[in-house]
Amino acid sequence: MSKYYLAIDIGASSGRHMLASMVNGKIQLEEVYRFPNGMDNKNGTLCWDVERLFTEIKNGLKKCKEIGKIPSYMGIDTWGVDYVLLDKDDKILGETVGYRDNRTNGMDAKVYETISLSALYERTGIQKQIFNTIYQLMAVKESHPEYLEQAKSILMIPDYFHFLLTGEKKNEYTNATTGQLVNAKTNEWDYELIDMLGYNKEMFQPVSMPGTVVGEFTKAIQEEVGFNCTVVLPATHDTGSAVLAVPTNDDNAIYISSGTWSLMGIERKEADCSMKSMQSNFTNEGGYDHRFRFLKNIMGLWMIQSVKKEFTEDLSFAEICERASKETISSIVDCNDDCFLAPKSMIEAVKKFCQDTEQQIPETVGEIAAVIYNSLAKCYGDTIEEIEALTGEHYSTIYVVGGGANAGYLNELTAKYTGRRVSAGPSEATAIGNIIVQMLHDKTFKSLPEARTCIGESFDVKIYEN
Ligand code: ADP
Ligand code: LRH
Repeated sequence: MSKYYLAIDIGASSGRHMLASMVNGKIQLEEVYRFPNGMDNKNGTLCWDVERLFTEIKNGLKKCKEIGKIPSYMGIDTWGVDYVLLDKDDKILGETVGYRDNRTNGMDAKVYETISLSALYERTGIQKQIFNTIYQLMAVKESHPEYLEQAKSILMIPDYFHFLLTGEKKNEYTNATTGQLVNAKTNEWDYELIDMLGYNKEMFQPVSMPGTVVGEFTKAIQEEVGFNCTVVLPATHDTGSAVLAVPTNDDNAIYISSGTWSLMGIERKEADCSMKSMQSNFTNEGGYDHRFRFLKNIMGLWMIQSVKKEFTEDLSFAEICERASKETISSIVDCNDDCFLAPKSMIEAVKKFCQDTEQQIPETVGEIAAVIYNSLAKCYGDTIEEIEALTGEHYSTIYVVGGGANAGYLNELTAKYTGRRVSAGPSEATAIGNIIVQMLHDKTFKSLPEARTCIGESFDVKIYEN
């Protein structure tokens, strides 16, 4: 009988339950459940509906039971930086505010009253993003100091779901690092920094590495979903899981984890907390086995997701790609401009950028999408040059993984703007990376290189020559 491993991968745009098993030496992956995700505007604040997400998590578990494929192990990964604060009764304090909410405006200055940006980078290696947990907690300290006083635990979103399933609280390492509060040398919460900022130290628990067992389902969950399962920590930061599934063992590989965000970079054994890296806006996110992801956050397909919602025609992503590929418009926007983070209208934001920079203003669906795809690819081209300048290496192939690997037109543009070969796939890399850690825990693989070789043999990739 097959042994099943379940990854619940919740991205900012959708969540899915992916079941995996080994068949003839290859990983076989099956999607059993999918549900939409996104931030809701709750009286002017952008929030995650964690209650609904947890119901969806349980719905997908029930689906596994229904189809008779009970996982032995499971783990959850989500986007980074967001968290809940729990009181003494384990109830969430306040709303679960999402990272695109503007409550962090001005919170960087507040943090820098205590510690400079460069000192922060030296300690954490994490790129400044106004939405990092460090700035979000400052917003709480400013507007609801009582929440910080009452909080008994801080759990990142996947940690919270693991807690609801098992009753066990763990602070998983990879997601913790995204918040800019973990020390890049000790790989532990930077308690000195936390203290300096006046955040309640008691709510943080020692970080746990991917591969750690969280626990078994509580009795109540077992009764509700109809089975028991061992929860193992994957790299709970989705990007951490996605990069584990880059299908190569070449140490000189450059990847783009392409989804709501495009995360472009390389894997390294040590964090580079130099001022040069800071000035180029590169981050060092913690990974499995303390492999660091030296990468840049690029606004990514969020821009396409947003315009898709505004188009009057109901088009699929494939159709939008197709329309864009027929256009010749050459306008380019700076994808990393803050104006694209959470605009009221993405279409208007793109048009305004083109107008302000005296370029052709896109009007049709195809033109708007073409400007976005071309701008992303141009940004990938600039980023690869920056990485090469910083590392002195040359990278010949770009490995695109994640949902964006399905965007053929964008892959063609990436090859064109970077002048490199593009390998696209697997598109479910995040779920695969999540599962790989469960399988490593279960000794299905002896090492990550062995697992990556198996990923390469199990999933198709498409090659785009420049
Ligand atoms: P996240 O995990 O951040 O929610 P995904 O990795 O699921 O994101 O990627 C979703 C994105 O992938 C979509 O926003 C879309 O732009 C792109 N995408 C998925 N399928 C296709 C397709 N067939 N053609 C073009 N783009 C696609
Ligand atoms: C991608 C991602 C990214 C973070 C952002 C908040 O889903 O996790 O790595 O920077 O969301």
